[in-house]
Amino acid sequence: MSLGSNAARTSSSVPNDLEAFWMPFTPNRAFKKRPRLVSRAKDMHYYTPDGRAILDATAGMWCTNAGHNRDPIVAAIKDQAEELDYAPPFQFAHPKSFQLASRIAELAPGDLDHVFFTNSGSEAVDTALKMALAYWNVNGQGQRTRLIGRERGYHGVGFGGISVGGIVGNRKMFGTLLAGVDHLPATYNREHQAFTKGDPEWGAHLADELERIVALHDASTIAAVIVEPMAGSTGVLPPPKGYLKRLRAICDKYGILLIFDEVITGFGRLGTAFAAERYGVLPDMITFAKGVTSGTVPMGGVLTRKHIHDAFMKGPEHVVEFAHGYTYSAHPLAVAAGIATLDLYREEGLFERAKTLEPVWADAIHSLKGLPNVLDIRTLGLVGAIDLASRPDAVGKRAYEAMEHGFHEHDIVLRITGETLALTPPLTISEAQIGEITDKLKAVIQAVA
Ligand code: PXG
Repeated sequence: MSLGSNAARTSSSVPNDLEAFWMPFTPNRAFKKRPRLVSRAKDMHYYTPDGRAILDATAGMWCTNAGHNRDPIVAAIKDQAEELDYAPPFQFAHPKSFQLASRIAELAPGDLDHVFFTNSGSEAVDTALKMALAYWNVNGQGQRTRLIGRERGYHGVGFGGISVGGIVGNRKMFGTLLAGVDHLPATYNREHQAFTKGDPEWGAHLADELERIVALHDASTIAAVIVEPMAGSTGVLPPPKGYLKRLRAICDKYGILLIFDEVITGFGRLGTAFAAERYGVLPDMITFAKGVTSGTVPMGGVLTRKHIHDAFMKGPEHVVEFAHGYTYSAHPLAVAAGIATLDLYREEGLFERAKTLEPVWADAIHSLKGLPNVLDIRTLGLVGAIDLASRPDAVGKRAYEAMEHGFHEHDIVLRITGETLALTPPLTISEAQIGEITDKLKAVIQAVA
């Protein structure tokens, strides 16, 4: 980088050199040939630098659950920036961190009463995995080190997260990863589940695979099982009816900790504060991120049950109980954004709104059945997925074209994973806008036929 004068660097709303920014999870060369830029947002829409309004069918990336640039959240962030820019979270703290932790614990079911703050979902996952290992250590069962994830699971991109995760593309370039990790099978099977609204009937028996893993390694070596209640990133895979309860029962039988990764399902996405509530299953820990601040300021965290937290609270009182944390754990801006976001969710009843809209949403998205190349449609809460047939010898290309075409020609933001279009709008969406998304999808799917 040259050290040219600052004066020479003019600021512009449209960058004229896209080279320096190495974009995450993006085909950089294709993007930079034909960028998709958004420079402003309000409620359900993004705006391009040249002023086109683009309907956001993906709540940013599963995070802006309250809609974009909501006034009370923006005001809370501004006020906080003026009042306190930063406070050290190790050995010191600011009062609002405790307030937000209490508010999150209040929303969580059962005795999920303690919150450890991180800055992202990936950090939340690695924190939860370390907490599980440390929990067994402080409980005199340090031989419980094995971690169990699931095929087609996504748990962020830390070494822990990709190790328990089940996405080959995210794992294969990074060596041997964590040792001592096993995977349950994925719960999706098109033959048995195609075009299901909500939870599929088939597949609860796949939880019994945990019995096989226990039989192989012995329960005394297994620390924890981590799953997304609904797998999000690999294409929206709702849990088969009874599956999560069965997993909980097997974990209970062998004293194995159960972690729900609710980075996507937390904060109303499935019509309840957490999926744990929707499914009536109490995990030992919940990881969250995204919706906690409605995407405005990075924040994540781990909710733990009382027995996990309390197990650490022993020994000399001047000694750190859990040697873990981040410079920006409970950052004041994130905390302020979090409190304002939870206020807004409550005032506007947004979790209930998602529940009320679920059948309307499901009918709308499932109405796309029968369009060219549509192999399956799944819906759950305010989430939807459409699987498209691949073009010969070009897996993922049809969905990629749909995303490009959607943005440039039909003013809609879609997320893609493999050959799946994933939909996850802000919870503030109106019925008319659900209709609009459906119409745009129809046009896009026809355009890439
Ligand atoms: N766990 C789950 C279940 C997630 O969905 C993470 C952990 C990691 O969070 P961070 O904040 O470190 O990114 C996630 C993130 C998509 C998509 O379109 C999903 C995520 C992120 C980006 C895109 O499916 N999930």
